[in-house]
Amino acid sequence: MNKTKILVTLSSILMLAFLSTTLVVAPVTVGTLYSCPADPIPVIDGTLGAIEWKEGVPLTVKLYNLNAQADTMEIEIMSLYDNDLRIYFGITYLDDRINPEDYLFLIFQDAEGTAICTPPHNASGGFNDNHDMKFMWLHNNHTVDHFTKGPGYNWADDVSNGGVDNGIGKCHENGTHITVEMRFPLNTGDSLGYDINLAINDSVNMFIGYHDEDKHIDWFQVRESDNDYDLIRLQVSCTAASPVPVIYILLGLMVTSVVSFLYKKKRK
Ligand SMILES: [Ca+2]
Ligand SMILES: [Ca+2]
Ligand SMILES: [Ca+2]
Ligand SMILES: [Ca+2]
Repeated sequence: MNKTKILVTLSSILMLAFLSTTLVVAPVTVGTLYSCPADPIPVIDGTLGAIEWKEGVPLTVKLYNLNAQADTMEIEIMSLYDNDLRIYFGITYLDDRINPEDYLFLIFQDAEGTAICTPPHNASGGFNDNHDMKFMWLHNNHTVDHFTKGPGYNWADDVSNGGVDNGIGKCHENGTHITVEMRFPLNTGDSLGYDINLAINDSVNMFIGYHDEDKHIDWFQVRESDNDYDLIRLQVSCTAASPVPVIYILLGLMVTSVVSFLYKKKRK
């Protein structure tokens, strides 16, 4: 076997090993939500104004019916932060009616990195305890600062557990879709409420859920038939601050070396 064949074979083997590793890793991060500096600062009234949200970078996130994975819906989420170190979320999704029992929530993974969801990843599963949960009741424009607490897909509110309700949120419904606007401090120091503790350039895993009482559906990032769940990564900066993962550098170098080897060979 000549050098070219050896190099190409080695690259293929490493690539296959890399792909098989990524396929079995759970949960799956399906996108990065970049939070950019707000200019101007959004007014929390439930409507996502074109000027106040012009710095937002929309991320489309797929949610799955907790009882039937083939049934999906998409939401669009944006984030901003301001000089007072408060973070904003702007969310849009299709729903023609706000039922008094409709609710939406964002969960942020705790610092220890415990998995957000426990198997089985379906309606019989649940959340692990003590992940910060920012919860929005849609019918009365009211956010409640929570944290996850079992059993099942359950939660407890910060205030009843010695913590502080640290956020505000409003929503707006126009007959076809709903928009939600929420704001929270990046770091409240509220350890009893298990609040996020973030600074600029930090990142944290997020999980999104929406309950539509009109259709009796829980739209979560749980993928029932895959027995897995999705996450998104919140990055508190406009671009990725983390270095390129080593595996990509290695693969990039290998591709470069094969190409240059072949190029040199051809020139001989
Ligand atoms: Ca607004
Ligand atoms: Ca609804
Ligand atoms: Ca709190
Ligand atoms: Ca909390």
